[in-house]
Amino acid sequence: MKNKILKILKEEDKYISGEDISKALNVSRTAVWKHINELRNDGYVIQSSSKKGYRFLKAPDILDKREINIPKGQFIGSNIRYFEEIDSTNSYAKKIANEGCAHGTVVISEVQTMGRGRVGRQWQSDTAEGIWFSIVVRPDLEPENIQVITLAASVAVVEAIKETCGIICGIKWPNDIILNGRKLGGILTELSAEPGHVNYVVVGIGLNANQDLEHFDYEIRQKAISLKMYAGKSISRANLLGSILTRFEKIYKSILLGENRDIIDKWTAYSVTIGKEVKVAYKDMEYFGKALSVASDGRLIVECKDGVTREISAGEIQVRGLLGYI
Ligand code: BT5
Repeated sequence: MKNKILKILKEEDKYISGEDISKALNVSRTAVWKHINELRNDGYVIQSSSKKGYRFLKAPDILDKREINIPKGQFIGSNIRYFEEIDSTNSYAKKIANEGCAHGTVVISEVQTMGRGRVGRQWQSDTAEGIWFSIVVRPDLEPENIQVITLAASVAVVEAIKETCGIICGIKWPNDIILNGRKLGGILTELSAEPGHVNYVVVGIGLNANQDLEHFDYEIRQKAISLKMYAGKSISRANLLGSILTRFEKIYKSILLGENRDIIDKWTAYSVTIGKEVKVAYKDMEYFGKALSVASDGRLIVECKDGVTREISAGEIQVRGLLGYI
């Protein structure tokens, strides 16, 4: 009921009387008043006037599903699991994926106590100022072709940031979102597969939104950035998340249709890697060379100094001159 009242208030966008709400929902005016107070306790700002009724003013800065707008019929985000705190949205997403959760389920947490990066690295996400979430998909693809999903997610993120915040970011292969030469976000894609068959893919996305520099641990202060630090003002996390989910669904559908080239072209347009001198650390080897392009399966093609052109699908890549890596 509370959420139905919220929906009416938001749609009305001007004063609506308690009586009109009670008629529309077939409940007493006292019940309306009680639910409005509950919404206020949730952080919603709702004006009231004895003559005119109630008016919605402002939503709290939470990533609750009531605040995340996605088009009707969209499967990514149609099922949202929301937490105020969790160890890692990726770990939880894997657990519920193993238990058979719906394709397109999204796990969101305001805070993570054990956010993970790749290869056992930590992801700092101990404040509700960022956007930490994981998407479960069950693509009908060969396991070796899922790398393009990470590229697709980074394109969705960069385009959503452009749309909702007017800020242009870059992508460092394969999973870093870069702003002003610093790391704004990262993507951790985890896969459960058997030969020839993908059970599920969890795409975990972490984005620094409204943190100030002091929020970051000392060790990453030199290389991390948030959208607020760049823009000088807070951004709406819920708007940005809604836009990412909406864009990701579109791009994901095009992957299933085999339209990888389009995604790779978009990815290349945002890339800070292509054309740069790179250092590729792979297993115990290090190669220096120039990043030429990305193949349609998402592998990075590097022309190495030893004259061999290699396709890189795993490992660590460092871009010369960026983030003080070299
Ligand atoms: C990543 O790993 O960039 C992937 C991060 C994915 C995080 C999301 S949040 C939701 C979901 N649930 C999870 O548990 N994880 C995913 P990697 O490329 O390995 O980068 C990790 C490195 O980035 C660390 O070693 C730090 O140097 C740096 N780092 C850690 N936290 C950061 C932050 N908040 N902002 C910028 N850099 C950070």
